[in-house]
Amino acid sequence: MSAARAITLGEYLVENQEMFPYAKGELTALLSAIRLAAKVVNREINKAGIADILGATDDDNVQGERQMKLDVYANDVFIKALRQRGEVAGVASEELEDFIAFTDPIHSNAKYIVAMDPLDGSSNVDVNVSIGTIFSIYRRVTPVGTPVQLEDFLQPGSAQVAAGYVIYGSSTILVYTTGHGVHGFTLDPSLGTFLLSHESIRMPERGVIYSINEGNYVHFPDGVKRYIKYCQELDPATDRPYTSRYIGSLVSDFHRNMLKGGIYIYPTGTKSPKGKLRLLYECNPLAFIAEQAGGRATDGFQRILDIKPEELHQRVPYFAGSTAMVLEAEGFLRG
Ligand code: P6P
Repeated sequence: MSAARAITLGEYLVENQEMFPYAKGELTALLSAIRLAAKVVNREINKAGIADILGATDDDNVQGERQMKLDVYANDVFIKALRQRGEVAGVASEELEDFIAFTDPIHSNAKYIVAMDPLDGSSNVDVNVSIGTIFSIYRRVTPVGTPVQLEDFLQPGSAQVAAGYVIYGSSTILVYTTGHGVHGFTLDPSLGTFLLSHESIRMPERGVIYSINEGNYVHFPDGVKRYIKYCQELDPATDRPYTSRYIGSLVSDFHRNMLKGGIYIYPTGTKSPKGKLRLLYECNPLAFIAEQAGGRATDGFQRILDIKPEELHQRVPYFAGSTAMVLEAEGFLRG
């Protein structure tokens, strides 16, 4: 990772715009909308401890989870920011059962769609644990100028043109890739500007951190149980026992492991027969980033980015992080 330069996210996007596959400034404008929404959400999250925005709403989202008011707020902010840009033809969100088609006149030439988890880990918000936004960007596959269809959203992750996340934590950082490396920008709250802080992030080939909710151990497949025991065995030659680190906020666990090396696992289990994490707006964007940083992301058997989605809120088992560790875990799954 080279030393950071004093350059804003906006300047960096324009500076590297010619590398985007369809460099007409549209993707730059789209990422700028996400940047704006992230600043607005960040402001509310920082106030959440005092403003009366905490506490659950009466509605349940499609996941059957109690929606935190911030979830609803973040969803509205990102959708409004994306709708205001002519580049976006539609959005799918964890908070919405179905996708939204943008059909105002300004969207008549919109070429992109966005899949997002506007506020992942929101159950952590009222205990002041960091939470995040995750987004994934595709070019639409149905004719420009017509309302987007479900097939625009059910593309394999390998078709993503950009992906990223925002962590609202001790500092607020926006990390993205457009297929040319992974770059991180930290918000300077006094300026309200994201400044380049992590250029060309590379994930260590191997690490000593494993992240999994061991409370679900009894529900895990045998291979995962064996891998966990392997992580805990004493073997100084392979730096074991590894360290267990699990925040329960995907973006935070993923980000730490990307910087330090490690593996994040959310496997199948009787409580989550297909795993808990959603393919479209959690696993795919983070898999794109993991691979762009030199890491690996699979469902234990196949590359996440090769999976053809069948439905918007599809769940998949998730093994992501340092390549050597993900391969190690896959070996235990194959017995
Ligand atoms: P569990 C948060 O709800 C989330 O989607 C991820 O952010 C997090 O990693 C995971 O679920 C935690 O799930 O079952 O371990 O509490």
